[in-house]
Amino acid sequence: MKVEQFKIDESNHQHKNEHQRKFDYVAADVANLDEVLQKLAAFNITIPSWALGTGGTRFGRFSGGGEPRSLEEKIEDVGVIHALNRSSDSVSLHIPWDIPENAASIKALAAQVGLRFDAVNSNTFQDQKDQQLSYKFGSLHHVDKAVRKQAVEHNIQVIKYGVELGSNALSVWLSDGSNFPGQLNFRKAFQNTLESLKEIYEALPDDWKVWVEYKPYEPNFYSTTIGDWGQSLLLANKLGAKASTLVDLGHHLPNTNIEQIVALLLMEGKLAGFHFNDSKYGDDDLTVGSINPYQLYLIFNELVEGMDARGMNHAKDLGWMIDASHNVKDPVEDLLQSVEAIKIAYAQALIVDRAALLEAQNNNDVVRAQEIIQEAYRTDVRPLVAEARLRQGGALKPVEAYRQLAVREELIKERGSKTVATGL
Ligand code: RM4
Ligand code: MN
Ligand code: MN
Repeated sequence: MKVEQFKIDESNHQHKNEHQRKFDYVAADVANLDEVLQKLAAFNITIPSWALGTGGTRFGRFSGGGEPRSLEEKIEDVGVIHALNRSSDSVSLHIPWDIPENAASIKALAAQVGLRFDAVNSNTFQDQKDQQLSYKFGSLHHVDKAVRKQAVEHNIQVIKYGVELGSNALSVWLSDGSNFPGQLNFRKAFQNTLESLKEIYEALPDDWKVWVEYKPYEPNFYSTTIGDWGQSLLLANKLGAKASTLVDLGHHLPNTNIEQIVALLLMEGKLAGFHFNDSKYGDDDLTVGSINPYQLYLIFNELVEGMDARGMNHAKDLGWMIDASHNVKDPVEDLLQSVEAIKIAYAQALIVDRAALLEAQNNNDVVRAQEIIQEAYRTDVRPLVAEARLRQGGALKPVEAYRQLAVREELIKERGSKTVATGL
């Protein structure tokens, strides 16, 4: 299913006057308006191939109908998202959930709807049907060299798929860890992981990167071998310039100051990018911005400041990806909401009065600093985000347009109501 431009234009027509009024109101106070709009237009967020179906928990899975049955159909769905929001121009594949059997034709299909391929993700947290050795007790950290070798080879295979697709980063998340005290020798587990990652690193093409993700617990509940940003950074530093740390917003213990982590990783040139989602308790994989939009904004505030300090290109120099799971929502609607939340936080960060903030910080003027930070956060920047989208041919109100155009109903007609997508 393809969303046609004239239908988006029709939908925009209904909201035109209301949008103009709101846009003019906020735009009047934005000093660097053109720059903000340009940056917003250039800013895209990658859609994960594993989040286009209804996710489940270990207690059950409730399919919403019309789920993509193949990689081709997943690309079609991302095409719909991108047509509506003009901000999701790439897909991240999880292998072997999504194996590009014929890379050339998958690439061509993606290009038809304006998409390219971002980082590829390996999976050594599950056993596959025809797999020789089990990952029950870990993969890259395993006590048995043969298991480590199998996991290394899988990662190298994933790089090969990525090369065919034009991707240039491998994202590694390990569930390796232990469930009980005494189960694992922490030092050896870390060293095994490092040794395995080195072998993967050696297989990276010149222009490739490896992104090392961390997570404090789950599925292991006592220890995770790459459990926090310190452990990931240690590995990334030992590996070399092509390795850096990936921050998944759901992979922190409650109340962690993620924005501070981000600021320091960025300072070290070791921030790979993000897996965006939101979380109340743990790795909840909820819609971005649904629980704690203020934290998201504070993260973007550090990102904009830190990227500008290093002269980085906001849109291109870090990996911006969603990693979410939708148990009760239509995945496409959830992803549209997530991208919107990210762009709102980014827009807010773009309008922070940086010079005034610096001055307040240098004068230890705590009250003024807070005023400046919250001034931007409390500005309704949604019309700026919508205007940037409109100029790119997107919908003023993507979720509303998606519903008006009855996309899901159409997908259910095409695919049936009992389809199950691969993924979480
Ligand atoms: C993990 C982690 C990984 C993701 C898997 C599905 O918790 O976030 O990035 O690939 O889930
Ligand atoms: Mn993740
Ligand atoms: Mn996760």
